[in-house]
Amino acid sequence: LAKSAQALPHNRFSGNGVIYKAKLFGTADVNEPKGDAVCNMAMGLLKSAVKNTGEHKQKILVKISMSGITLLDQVNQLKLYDHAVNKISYIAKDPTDNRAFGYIYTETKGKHMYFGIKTDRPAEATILALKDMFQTVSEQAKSSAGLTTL
Ligand code: I3P
Repeated sequence: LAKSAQALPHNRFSGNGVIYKAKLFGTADVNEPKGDAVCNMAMGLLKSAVKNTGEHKQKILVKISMSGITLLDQVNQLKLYDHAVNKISYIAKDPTDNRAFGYIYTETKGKHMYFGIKTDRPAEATILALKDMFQTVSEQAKSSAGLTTL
């Protein structure tokens, strides 16, 4: 088979993917690429910073697609961040808040940034979609690696 004939199967993360309404607590530099403790600590800091300033959190859209996570401004739809799947090093639910979760983006070795997010609905739905997307990406990578050896 010619490579061009190996169309990848369509799934819910193809193209625009799935989109969740949310708000951004903020971002924080962290020292580790992984771990619940580091995420919980960063989330706590972001939440108190939001509380202290008293400002509204930015309303965003969390777009989950085969290329990763894209955060957009909800009002003007402008892209704020584009995070490739292979650079998202950890995802953690906020154990103290049903509607909050965060993830760590590892840009290069040693540079890690935490993104704290408050979802419109229970965060579980967004977290499950992320896990599903990671699994789909990994399965497609495996199956195309298999095809190239044919
Ligand atoms: C919250 C308050 C916050 C708002 C938050 C509300 O209500 O209106 O200002 O966050 O939205 O829950 P309450 O005062 O009754 O606790 P933003 O200003 O950042 O939008 P949220 O639940 O989406 O965080």
